[in-house]
Amino acid sequence: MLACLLIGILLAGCGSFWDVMPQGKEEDALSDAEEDLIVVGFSQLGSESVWRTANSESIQGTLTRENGFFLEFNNARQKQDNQIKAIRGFISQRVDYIVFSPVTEEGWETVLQEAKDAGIPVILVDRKASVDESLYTTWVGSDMRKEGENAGIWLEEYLRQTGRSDEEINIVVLQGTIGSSSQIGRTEGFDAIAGAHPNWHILQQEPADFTTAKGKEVMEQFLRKYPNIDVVVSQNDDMTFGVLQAMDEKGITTGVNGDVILISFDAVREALEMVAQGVINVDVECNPVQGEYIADILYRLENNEMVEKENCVKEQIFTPENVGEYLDTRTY
Ligand code: GZL
Repeated sequence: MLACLLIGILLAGCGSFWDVMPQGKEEDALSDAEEDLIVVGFSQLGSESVWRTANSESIQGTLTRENGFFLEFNNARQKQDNQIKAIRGFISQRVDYIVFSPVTEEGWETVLQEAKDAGIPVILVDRKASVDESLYTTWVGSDMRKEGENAGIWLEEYLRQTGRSDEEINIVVLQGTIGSSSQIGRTEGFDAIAGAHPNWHILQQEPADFTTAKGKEVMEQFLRKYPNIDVVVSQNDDMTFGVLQAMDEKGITTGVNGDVILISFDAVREALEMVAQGVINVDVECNPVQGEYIADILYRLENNEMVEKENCVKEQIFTPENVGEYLDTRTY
């Protein structure tokens, strides 16, 4: 059996262990010791950003054999179809739990009903799915609307401190993947604060998919279209890196002593160093280190303990005034 298994894996190229197992033989694949492992199918939405890499590393670094898990990890490369295929694969492999970060909120009812019918609990992580609560056990992630509000509240205070509360303020927004919880929440939160200021003018909100390349492209469009931008809101650091490339090419400065106020989200280390240099005015943290939260929930479910339907991770905002005391402790 070992020989046919090895041949199967070779023939399948880089397919995962489970892809090549003869149908119905999966249960023989784990050794006795492994029999006690909690088998988890994880569908990660992609690897589009530094944040996403840190999120994947946190999950893969926690759901280990040493910690009692057998992790089947799939990267969907930002495509919902790939996530649905992976989830169906987990169902056919009869994993103990399905964990996934939905690339966008819509379109999950059918596959999550299939998981429910198969008796496999589903845990959402990071982003949310717009489905009936009965189709998932719990969600772990960030309060994205609060993140957007925090950005708006910071801007209110910054404009007050710099004597610009009554000025006409022109704002452009680079949004993340349209329809993702992060884009929806951050947009709604910031809009809620901006709506209280008739002198704040959001000139345009444009999706840039959370990537540096698209962020640069969209910022170049904004610079061609709007000669008098006062504030750029960029819904993740990777897009912010693209914004800075576009600004630099035009000789426009940002930050504390710059021409344009720059607000970012995620707070990855590379961006926090720019906050410390005064290039980014504020970075709203979105904590990707969610592995331990997920492991804790899985242990509790294994012990038939209750878990909250929503579990928010701890976060804060970073400015040039406070970032120095945190930089050395950042793990991503
Ligand atoms: C936020 C997460 C977002 C990050 C981006 O919870 O969904 O996706 O802000 C990542 O960096 O691409």
